[in-house]
Amino acid sequence: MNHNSTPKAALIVVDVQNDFCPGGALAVPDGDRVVEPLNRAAAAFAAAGLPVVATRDWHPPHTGHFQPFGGLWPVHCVQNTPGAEFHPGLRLPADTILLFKGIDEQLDGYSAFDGVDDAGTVLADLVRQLGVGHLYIGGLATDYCVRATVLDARLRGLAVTVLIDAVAGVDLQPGDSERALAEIRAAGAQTCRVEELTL
Ligand code: VGL
Ligand code: ZN
Repeated sequence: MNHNSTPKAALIVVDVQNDFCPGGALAVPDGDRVVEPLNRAAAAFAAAGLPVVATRDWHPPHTGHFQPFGGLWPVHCVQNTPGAEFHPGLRLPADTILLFKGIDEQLDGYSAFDGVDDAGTVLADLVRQLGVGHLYIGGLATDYCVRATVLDARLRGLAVTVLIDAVAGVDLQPGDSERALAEIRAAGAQTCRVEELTL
């Protein structure tokens, strides 16, 4: 627990994976433009001694999340396939905490709070163990996993800042990302650009 008024920060890098980038199975338009600002953010957090968490959408081959099995999405980010790997340009600190999400065959698992690390620990427990009270969030996709992660964090009473130049959306319906950002702001999250970060 911090005893000053500024809660300890952590960076959450959401789903910067090949399948969400151009050429991938569920490509977010210009998804790869988040890579460079997230590299700068991750370096800044590491330099400040602050934790970095990176999530991967990590689906079993058969899940109700996929169109062939009644879901919304084309098959993407199947466990241990190239599409599920991080974008090759993403540079994460060596001690980045890796979370796997979307593993459950019955659930979409959009939120990072539905993810687990390789020991099965959930993000809420990691945040508590690290004494973190403020999440800075970027990655893919604004209107699904970023949105769900931000709203869960706010429900849990965490301060949230979305790195606005380091998110990109699917926009299945035009305007989905703008609507998601409006919800994110209405939930009390702030936004800033990576270059404006003060840690
Ligand atoms: C996501 C759609 C399906 C995301 C994951 O990472 O935002 N979107 N699965
Ligand atoms: Zn998915």
